[in-house]
Amino acid sequence: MRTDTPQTIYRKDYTAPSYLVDAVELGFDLDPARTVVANRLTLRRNDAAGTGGARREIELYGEELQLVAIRLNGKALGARDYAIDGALLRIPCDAQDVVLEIETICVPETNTTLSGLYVSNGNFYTQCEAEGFRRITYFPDRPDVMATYTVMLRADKRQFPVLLSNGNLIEEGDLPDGRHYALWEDPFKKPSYLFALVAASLVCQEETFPLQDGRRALLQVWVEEGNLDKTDYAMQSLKRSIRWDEERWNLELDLDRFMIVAVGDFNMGAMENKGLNIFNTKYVLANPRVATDVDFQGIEAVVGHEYFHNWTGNRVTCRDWFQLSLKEGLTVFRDQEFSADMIGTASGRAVTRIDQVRTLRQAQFPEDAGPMAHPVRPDSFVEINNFYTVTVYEKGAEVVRMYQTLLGRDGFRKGMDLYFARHDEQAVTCDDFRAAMADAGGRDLSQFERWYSQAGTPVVQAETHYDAERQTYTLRLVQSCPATPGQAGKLPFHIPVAVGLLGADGRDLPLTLDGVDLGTTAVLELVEADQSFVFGGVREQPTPSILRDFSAPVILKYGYSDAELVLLFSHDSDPVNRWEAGQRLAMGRLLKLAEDAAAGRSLDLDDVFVDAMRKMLVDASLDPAFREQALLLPSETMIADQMDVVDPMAIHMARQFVRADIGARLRSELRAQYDASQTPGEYSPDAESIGRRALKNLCLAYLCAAPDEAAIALARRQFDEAGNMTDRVAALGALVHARASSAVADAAAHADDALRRFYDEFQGEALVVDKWFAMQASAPTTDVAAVRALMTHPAFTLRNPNRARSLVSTFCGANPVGFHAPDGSGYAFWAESVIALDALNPQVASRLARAMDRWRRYAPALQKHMKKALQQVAGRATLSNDVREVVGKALA
Ligand code: 0A1
Ligand code: ZN
Repeated sequence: MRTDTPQTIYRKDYTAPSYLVDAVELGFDLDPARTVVANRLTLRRNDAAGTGGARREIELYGEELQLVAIRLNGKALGARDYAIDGALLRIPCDAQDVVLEIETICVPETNTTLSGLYVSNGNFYTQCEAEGFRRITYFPDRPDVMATYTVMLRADKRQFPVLLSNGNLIEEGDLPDGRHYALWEDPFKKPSYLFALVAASLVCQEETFPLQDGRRALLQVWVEEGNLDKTDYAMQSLKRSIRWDEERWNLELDLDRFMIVAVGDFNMGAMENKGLNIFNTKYVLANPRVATDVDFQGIEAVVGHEYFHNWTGNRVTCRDWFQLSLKEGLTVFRDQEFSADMIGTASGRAVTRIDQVRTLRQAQFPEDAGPMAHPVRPDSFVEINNFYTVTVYEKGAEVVRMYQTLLGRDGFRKGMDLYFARHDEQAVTCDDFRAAMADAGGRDLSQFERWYSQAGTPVVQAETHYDAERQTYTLRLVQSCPATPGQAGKLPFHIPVAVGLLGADGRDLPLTLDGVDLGTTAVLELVEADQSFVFGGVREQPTPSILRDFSAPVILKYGYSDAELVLLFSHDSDPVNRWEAGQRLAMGRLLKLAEDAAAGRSLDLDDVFVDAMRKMLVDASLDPAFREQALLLPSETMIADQMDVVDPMAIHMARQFVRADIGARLRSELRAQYDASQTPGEYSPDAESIGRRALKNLCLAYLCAAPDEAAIALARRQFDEAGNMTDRVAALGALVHARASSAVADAAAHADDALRRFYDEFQGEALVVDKWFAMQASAPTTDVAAVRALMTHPAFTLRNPNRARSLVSTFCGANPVGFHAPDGSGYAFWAESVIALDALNPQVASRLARAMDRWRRYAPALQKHMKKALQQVAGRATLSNDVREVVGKALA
C-alpha cells in the first residue's frame, strides 16, 4: 500500500540490465510466520549495456522483505556499501564476475496479496508473475534476466509432506526436529517470474506418458485430500495438450516431469511456472456432480494454455513487460486452436470461433473504447498487473490469428519454426515475432506493426455497387479508428477482410478479382484508408458476406436490409457470418425496443425476426451447439456498447421482452426441442453432448422467460432429476430468474426452495458455493440490500478471490439492473468494496475497480453518482498503485 504518487513506466525507457545472472541457488527455511531465504547469485557484467556515463551498479528489487545480510564475493556489505530506494537496492560494482549472497526474511502467513510466497489453507504456494519474486528475495526481477535455478526446500515434514519446485527432483531426505528437505534443479534458463515452490499437504494423481521422441514424462496433478475424484479431466487435458503440441507444432515437453498444483486462493486462472504450473482450483477440479460443461471446457483450455506457455513464454520469453502479448496473445491463439482441434468438426470449430467473437465484443471492444484503452503492446503503465487485459490476451490472439490468415496455415507454421530457431532461450519483443513471420513468409509486414502500437477498435465501413451490365460488383471499404487516451490520430491498419458473395438462392458465387479465380471466400487485404475491390463475372445482384470467420478484430458497418440478413442467417456457408446475421437482426430490434422502453412506449416484436428464430430452432440439419449460439441474444453489455447514452433499465426491459416474447410465441417448438435435445446415458463432456445440453437449457431459459406453470414445473423437474451440474444450475438459474414472475403462483418460493436445497447439498464444495453466490448476484431481482445480506452468510469472505468475485464482482459486473440502481446505491457499494478489498488484495480490488470504466456513457443522473463513488475511492490517502491507476484513468 503506497501513499506517494505512483510512477509511470515507459516502454521507450527500456535499458538492458547492467548485470546478468547465470545461476541462482536458493535455500528456503519455510515457516508461515518467518521464512528465511538464502539466495546465492552468480552474476556477470553485461558489457552490452551502457551505464550512460554513471558508475555501474548491480540493481536488485525487493518488497516487504527484512534484509538480514548481503555478501559480495565473500565480503559482508555494510549499509554504506549499497543504497535502498523504495523497492530498488543498488550496489556499486564494476567487477566482471560476481557472487552475491543475500539473506532475507518474509512472512507468508500475513501475505493476503497472493503475490510472492503465501499461505493458503495452511499450505505454502508462490505466485511470481509479474513482479512477485521480489517479495521472496532481492533479485534483478525483470524478464530479460534468465538464469538456471537450484532450490533447496526445508520444512516441517508432518505439516508439509510435499515439497515441490521447478525442474527435476535431485535429492530428498530427513532433517532433525521433524523437518525434511528436497533439492530441485531446473536445467533451463528462466526469468524469475517463472519460479515456483509448493510446500504442502497434498495428494496427487500421476502417470507416465510417452513422448514423441521415445522418452517418458512423469505427469502429476496435485490437490488437497478429498479432491482426487476431480483430477481426471485435468490429467486428460494435459495429455491431449502434450500430444497436440507435438503434432501441430513439433514442440516437445523438454522436462522429465510436469506438475500441476491446484490452490483455492489464487488471483488469476493459472500460472505457467516452469514444470510446476500452479492453478486456481476452478481450472483443475471437475467431475459431473460439481462441474458444468463450461467448467470442463475451461479446464481443457487453461490446462492447454499453461502447457503451451512452456514454449511460447518460457523457452522464448519477453524482453520486458510491455511485450506481454508476445507470450499471451500467442498462447491464447494456441489454446484456441487446441480447443477447436479437439472438437474436430468444422461446425464445432465455428462454435469456438463464435465464442471468441462474443468475448471480444463483450469485454475487449468496451475496454478499447474506455479510459483504460491501450495498444496490444502498451507504451506505458503504472502497475503491470493492470495490463493482464482482454486487449493483451484476446485482441493479442486476434493479431496472431491475422498472421495465419495473411500467410496461410503453412506460412504461419514456417514463421513459428523460424521464431523458435532464432530465439530459443532468449527474451525478445513483439517486433522479433513479426520479423520471423515476415521473413518466413517473404512478406512486408511493416504496416502490420500498427496492430501493436495503435489502440482502439478499427471501424470498417462497407459500401457495395452492382453493375448488372458489366457484371461487376464493387466492394468499397473505408477504415477509421477512434481516438483513445494519448492517441488522437490513427494511421490505416493492414486488415485481412475475408469476403464471400451469396446468390439469391443462398449459394456461394464464384469469386474473380482482377481475372484471378479466388474460390468462394477471398481474403482481401485492406491497407488504405479507402480502398475498392471489383469482382468480375458476377451474374446476379449478390448479398455480401463480409469479414467471414471474423477475419479481423474490427467493427464492420454495412447497411444490410432485413431480407439480406435473413438470407445470410438461413444460408451463409460461413457459420460465423451466419451467426452474425442473426446477431444483427436481433441487435437492430433490441436497440429500437430499448428506445421504446425508455420512452414508455409499448413494445412489439415483428414476425420476420421471430420466424427466423423459429426456423433456426427447428432446423435439425444444424448442430445443436450452433443453433444454441444462433438463438442467444446479444448481451446487455453488447447492447449498451451500441448506445450513445446508456440506459441499463431500458436495455434490460427490451432484452427481457424479446426473451419473453420468443418464449411465448415459440412455446411449443421450444418444448419439443427441449425434449429432442436430451442426452440419455452417462454424462460426458464431449462437444456433441455439450451442444445438446446447451440447446436444451436455452430452450428452458426461454420457456421460463415467459413462465407459465408448465415451464416452472419443467425447471423444477430438471432441478430435482438432474444427473449433472450443467443441468442442475441451468434449472436453478431458470427458477431464480423467473422469481418475480406474477404469472406463476409461488414463483419466489420455488426459487428460494431450490436455492436452499442447492446450498445444503453442495456446501462442502467451494467452487459450487461460488456458483450459488454468483447465480444470486447476477439475478435482476437482486439489489444491493440483498447482496449485503449475502455478504453476512457464513460462507462469504472477501479474502478468497473466487468467493469475492462470485458475489461482489458478479453483482457489479453482471447485474446491470441491480448495480445501476437509480439511487446510486450500487456505486456506493462498489466504492466500499474496492476500498475493503484493496487493503487485502490490490489485484482483485483493481479488477473490481474496472466495473466503472465506462461511467461517462451513462445518463447524467447515473453519471453523477458514479463520479462521486470514483472520487471517493480516488480520494483515499492509502491506495494501491493498482487501484489508483484504474480510478485515476477513469476520472482523467
Ligand atoms: N501468465 C498467466 C496469468 C497470470 C498472470 C499474472 C498473475 O499474477 C499477477 C498470475 C497469472 C497466464 O497467462 O495464464
Ligand atoms: Zn498466459
